[in-house]
Amino acid sequence: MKKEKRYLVPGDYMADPAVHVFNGRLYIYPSHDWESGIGENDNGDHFDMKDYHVFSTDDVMNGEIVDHGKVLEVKDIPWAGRQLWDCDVAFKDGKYYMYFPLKDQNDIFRIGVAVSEKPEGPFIPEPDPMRGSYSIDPAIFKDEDGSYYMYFGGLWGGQLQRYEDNKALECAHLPEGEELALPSRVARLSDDMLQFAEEPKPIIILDENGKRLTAGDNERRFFEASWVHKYSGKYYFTYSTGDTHLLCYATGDSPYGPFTYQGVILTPVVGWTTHHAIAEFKGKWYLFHHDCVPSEGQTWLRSLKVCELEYDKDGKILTIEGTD
Ligand code: FUB
Repeated sequence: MKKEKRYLVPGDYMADPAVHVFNGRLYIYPSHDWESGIGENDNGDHFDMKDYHVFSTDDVMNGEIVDHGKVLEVKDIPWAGRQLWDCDVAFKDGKYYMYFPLKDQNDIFRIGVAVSEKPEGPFIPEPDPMRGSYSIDPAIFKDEDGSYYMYFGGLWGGQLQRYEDNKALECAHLPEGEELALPSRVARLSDDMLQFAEEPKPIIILDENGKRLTAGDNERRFFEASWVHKYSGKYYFTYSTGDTHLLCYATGDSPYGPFTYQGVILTPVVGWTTHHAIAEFKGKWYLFHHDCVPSEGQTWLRSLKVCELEYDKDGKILTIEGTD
């Protein structure tokens, strides 16, 4: 279905939104694209982001979008190598925790934490990455019992194929065809929000017959951009299929899954990557995502967009057109 869409930051290139409501205001935590001059490749080396900005608003479709400026920079992170990709933020006990993927000095993605007393930052990075962290795209979900979970992982440049059972493999293995698809991961966070409280577990996505999705099922299998929200008592695990450019969702009864594949949220947008967040604000649900329309034909730089998201009476998400 076609939806009215709004570009949120027309004056700059922002991607990979994470979105939360803090103190009655909506905060957006995107990655910050810029023209790095690095040639495009399948590892995403051209996504050489160096800082984050935070944005906020009290009216998603029509209100002012306030840019709170630079809140964290690669140069201030003690363990930094390169590439600040998709981040997320959670609030607990008076503090805001920003989780960010960044390559260390050995070019391995780890997940770092930076802390602030305000949702708009600035965020002060911890001296080391989270113990046992790997890959990209951390997304935090707070459950109604007060537990916080991190979902993470991404294929290809996101390095997930280099790990099995949370251990680095000697040789990366990207499954194919009838092999089981590589799963996103989930781990509950420690009470101090700075570490995993447990070994990350795989997120299993089942088809309509209860069978695990295979690697060759690339119109439905997970690739990157995990995001979880709860609607009508169900957990919605939402994600990008990467090389088939779809935003999809699967539902389940526990934050750990298993989740059953349900369908497409957003058809392909202009640009290779697609990445999103879903949030409820003032009684309406919204899909935040990015596309490359404003930079089409010149660069791969991505721009932030939003539109309303609707469910039918059975909790099915109504598919939105990516290119209208
Ligand atoms: O922005 C860099 C990467 O592109 C993100 O981590 C992925 O989800 C994709 O959007």
